Amino acid sequence: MRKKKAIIFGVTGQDGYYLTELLLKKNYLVHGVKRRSSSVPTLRINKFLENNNFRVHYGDLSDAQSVDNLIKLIKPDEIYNLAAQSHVGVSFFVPEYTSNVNALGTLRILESIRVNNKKIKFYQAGTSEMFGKTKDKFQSEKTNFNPQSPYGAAKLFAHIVTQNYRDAYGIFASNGILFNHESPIRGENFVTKKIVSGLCKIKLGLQKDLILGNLYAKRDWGHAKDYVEAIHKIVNYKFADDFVISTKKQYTIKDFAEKVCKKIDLKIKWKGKGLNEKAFDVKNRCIIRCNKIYFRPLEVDHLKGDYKKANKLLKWKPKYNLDSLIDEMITEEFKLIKK
Ligand code: NAP
Ligand code: F7E
Repeated sequence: MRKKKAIIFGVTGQDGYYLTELLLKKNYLVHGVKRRSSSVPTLRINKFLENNNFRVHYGDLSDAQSVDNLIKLIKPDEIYNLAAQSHVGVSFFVPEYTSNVNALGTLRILESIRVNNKKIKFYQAGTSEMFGKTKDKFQSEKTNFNPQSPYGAAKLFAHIVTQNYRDAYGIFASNGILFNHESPIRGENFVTKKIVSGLCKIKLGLQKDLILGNLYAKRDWGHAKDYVEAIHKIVNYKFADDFVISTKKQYTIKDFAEKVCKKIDLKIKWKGKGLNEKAFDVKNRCIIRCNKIYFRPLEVDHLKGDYKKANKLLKWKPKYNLDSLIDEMITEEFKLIKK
């Protein structure tokens, strides 16, 4: 039987790694797209480079011709668009670049599909950041969007234009609306990885303190491994559609840090308020403090997703909870530090 061919834009990222692993297990031919970088961009995916079913190509979502050339050359059955400037805070510093890659980049892929082969199935990596400031206790596919950052706004353009190409041209183009998902290979400047890595190093005496921003934002955190399974199910569902993927649970950044402290037996006591809120260890050393540089010009205060539709139609539900996610992140972090 002919192997299915998939292109993954954003293969070098966290989700790119887990999706590659999943598709190779499912016997796909995986074509990953990486952009040029001055350092080694393939650290996460090095282990796949020897696999005959895995190829890597240069390309960039800000370069329409490169996108079109790859789609013409590879002739994929499925395209997964995971590529993005994915940091919300950074999007305030590089708004135009973020919009070019996250919004227009998606349009570039869709246009190439429309012109070359409308039968290619397309997945767009949408985000709970599109909900932004919301009054809904749980956010679902029916919740209004109100993004609060250039990142969220650009992703909303991508979400809507994906729906437009589905409706206008009959392309199988689906949106995931994924809530925060983490893993041991999460980028270093996202809050979960920063907390786990910082506190593990503090525990071993390798770092003095951990400096954070807003401790009171609430997030719905899942594991990337669960979420790429949902992505694959979305693309292989009988119709193109939009799906919320989440855990239905919500915690503050402070809750997350406290859980990590407890698990690695780092006893802390909080003192102070606002920017002066600090956590002290048993020797009264300040090990967690806040700095306004990590606050954003606008904040998304609370996110909690309702994945009922994905559960009903895709038979998907998360296997990990926050505790098992943190346990795995801590175990892998200590291994990494020892290396
Ligand atoms: P990530 O680790 O930051 O990976 C992003 C990927 O996009 C990397 O491979 C990156 O390449 C690539 N990329 C960036 N700019 C590019 C460009 N101009 N052309 C081609 N590739 C480019 O993000 P992730 O956590 O895996 O997330 C995957 C996708 O899901 C992203 O679109 C993100 O916005 C979205 N999303 C993530 C979450 C989450 O919680 N993780 C939730 C909802 C949606 P480099 O390695 O060279 O930087
Ligand atoms: O921030 C607060 C920060 O950067 C989470 C991306 O994958 O998920 C991610 O976006 C919260 C925010 O993730 C620090 O203000 C406090 O309220 O880990 P984050 P994010 O902004 O939610 C969505 C769904 C995506 O789509 C994105 O691609 O934590 N926070 N102190 C901090 N955040 C960071 N980064 N660093 C801090 O020191």
